[in-house]
Amino acid sequence: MKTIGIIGAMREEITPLLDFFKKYEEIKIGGNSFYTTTYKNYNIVIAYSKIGKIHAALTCSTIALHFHADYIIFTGVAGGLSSDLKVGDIVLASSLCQYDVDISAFGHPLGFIPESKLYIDTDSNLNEIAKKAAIKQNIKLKYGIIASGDSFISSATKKQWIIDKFNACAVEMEGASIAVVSSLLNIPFCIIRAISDSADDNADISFDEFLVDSAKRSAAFIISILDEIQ
Ligand code: 4EZ
Repeated sequence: MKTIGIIGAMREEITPLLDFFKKYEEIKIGGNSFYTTTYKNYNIVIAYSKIGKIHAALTCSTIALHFHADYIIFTGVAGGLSSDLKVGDIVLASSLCQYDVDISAFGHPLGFIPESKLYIDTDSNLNEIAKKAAIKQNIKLKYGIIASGDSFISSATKKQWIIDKFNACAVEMEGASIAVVSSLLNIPFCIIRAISDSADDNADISFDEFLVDSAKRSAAFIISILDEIQ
């Protein structure tokens, strides 16, 4: 049986999935709880990493190497950068970058690490499945670059800087970790995020108001992807 790993950053981002599956076992590794269950003909492993790129890298590595995930899917919320994104909209990442990597002192482009890539592509097969699921559910998916970094973006100036430098449509704090770890370990992955705020001066208020609802939207979409993978 194949294994699908599903990762969120915050407990709120995976709670709707645990509520959906109802029965699961808990295994604790490295400060994370991994919830295992089965769905249709798949083993499912669900975990939240805690916020930020380092935590997400550990959780993703554990799901890959300990649980031997065949696919990895991230679910959660994000700040919208594109003007056509509003709260509740769903973004499917085409690729991920780290906006907070800067070794430009040595002539490298912002976000670039030698022997790695500025933008890491998500898996085209999983993305096609997500796009099919969206059409069936009549959901308008935004497909574009997601930028990750270890800050909650709540300033119009910083927001514009990320748009200008990285051409990203959404910002969050974990996606690039999933991209780096999964791609290096050759595990197909995709990143789904529902918008909770617009990464502007009101982002904190908006995030607090819409975290739970947007997390539910993202999780519901993950279930429809699982149904489409069959
Ligand atoms: C990080 N996540 C936010 C964690 C916020 C508060 C205690 C998603 C996110 C985000 N990240 C939603 N909106 C964002 C924004 N404007 N900037 C960065 O993945 C924790």
